[in-house]
Amino acid sequence: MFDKILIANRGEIALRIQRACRELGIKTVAVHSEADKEAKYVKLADESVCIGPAPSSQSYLNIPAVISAAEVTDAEAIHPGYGFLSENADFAERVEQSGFVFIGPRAETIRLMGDKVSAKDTMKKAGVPCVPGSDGALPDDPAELVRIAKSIGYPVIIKAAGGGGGRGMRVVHTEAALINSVNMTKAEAQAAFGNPVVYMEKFLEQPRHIEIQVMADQHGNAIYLGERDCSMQRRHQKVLEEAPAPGISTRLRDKIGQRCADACKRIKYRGAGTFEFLYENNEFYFIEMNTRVQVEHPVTEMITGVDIVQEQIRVAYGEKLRLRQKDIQFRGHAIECRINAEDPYTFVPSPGRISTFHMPGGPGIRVDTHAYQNYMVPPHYDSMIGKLIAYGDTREQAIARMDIALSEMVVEGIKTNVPLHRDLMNDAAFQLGETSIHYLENKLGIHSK
Ligand code: MV4
Repeated sequence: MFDKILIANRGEIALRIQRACRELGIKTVAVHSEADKEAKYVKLADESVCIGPAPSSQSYLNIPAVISAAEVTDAEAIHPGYGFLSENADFAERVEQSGFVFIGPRAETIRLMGDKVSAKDTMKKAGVPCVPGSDGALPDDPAELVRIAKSIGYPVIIKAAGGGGGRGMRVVHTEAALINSVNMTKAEAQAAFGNPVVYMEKFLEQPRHIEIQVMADQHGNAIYLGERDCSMQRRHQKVLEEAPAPGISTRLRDKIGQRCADACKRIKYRGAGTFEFLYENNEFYFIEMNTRVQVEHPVTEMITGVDIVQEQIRVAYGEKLRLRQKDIQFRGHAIECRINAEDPYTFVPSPGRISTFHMPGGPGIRVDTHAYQNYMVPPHYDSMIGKLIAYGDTREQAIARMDIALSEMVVEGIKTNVPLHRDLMNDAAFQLGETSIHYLENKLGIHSK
């Protein structure tokens, strides 16, 4: 196994990766910005290197600084976590060219999935069901565009190949608005991503966002670890996630899961990955693939018993997956609430010093956080300060345990979104399950958009 891994991230995921390393007997190197020098994961790491000032552009996104830190500490591999450099193909390439192992897929795979047109094309060919739409990039000819939209049927959505995660999209309801919308989206895509390529899909009005977790090794083995429902979101920021997704049958899970695992084998995928789908009228439609470990991976860990971060490290080292599909059992239900330093209803960030900090516990409760009493939440990064995960035999038990855990949680000195989560645990529609991606924004009111 690796002797030493550098963790190119901060916050709760830096701590999560460190714990996986420790259990595998691997030494850890933390890299951090000047703003994070007092952080818990920096103090707990075997070694640490300051890689730059507070702004992430000069520290956590600074590729030469991260690679130099790996060189001076003699680390063998780099775990990128999520966000920051985790889906940067150039970073993955430079990590490997410098003689380190990138804990994630090959740079080529990251590049393929980073372009949403090539990602969709690849998955379509691999037998993964996709949203009906244009056959790749849209042409320039207006008459052709009109014909494509007509054959898909309005409403359609124009998406940028360089976008993803909700950036660079436009819904078109009528033929009269089509050409202008395509041109506007192209111009925005060029400005935002340096790539004017756009594609077209049928616009699904009330879908859920359900994603499939996969894991593949470098010996041609791939498995699926079930799905997560991530529909509870506001402005493309997930608020809570759960596994399994309410109302998905074992049969449908196995069918879509196997398609994803087979696609991984076909593209020689390596490591952990997530297939993002829109789900409507009992059908899954692939939209994007994420090539990193995700924030919400713990709900999958809770219902499968698989340590996803440890498996990432093992397969990156070259080990074979120790689990076959038949060994994976889905048991119980897990919900994750993202705990953010923000106003619970305006979502305005609330950085500052945490004066009081008490975390809940008890059966089925997991807390993934780097925060503690007196911790200063820096204003420079994402506002997530931790994740509260509740597991139960049933969804009802997971919700009840989550509500109790939220009631025990005390975070003072900053605002948090704990009141919003308590509201959601007691929301009749959430309790029924199967709420769409629009539910939360509608509940909060049109003013929050
Ligand atoms: C869509 C869609 C409806 N129809 N595609 C937004 C994020 C990006 N990953 C894809 N997104 C969407 N694509 C079609 N054909 C609606 C969304 C969408 C959405 C998707 C997932 C989670 C939250 C969302 C919020 C608004 C819109």
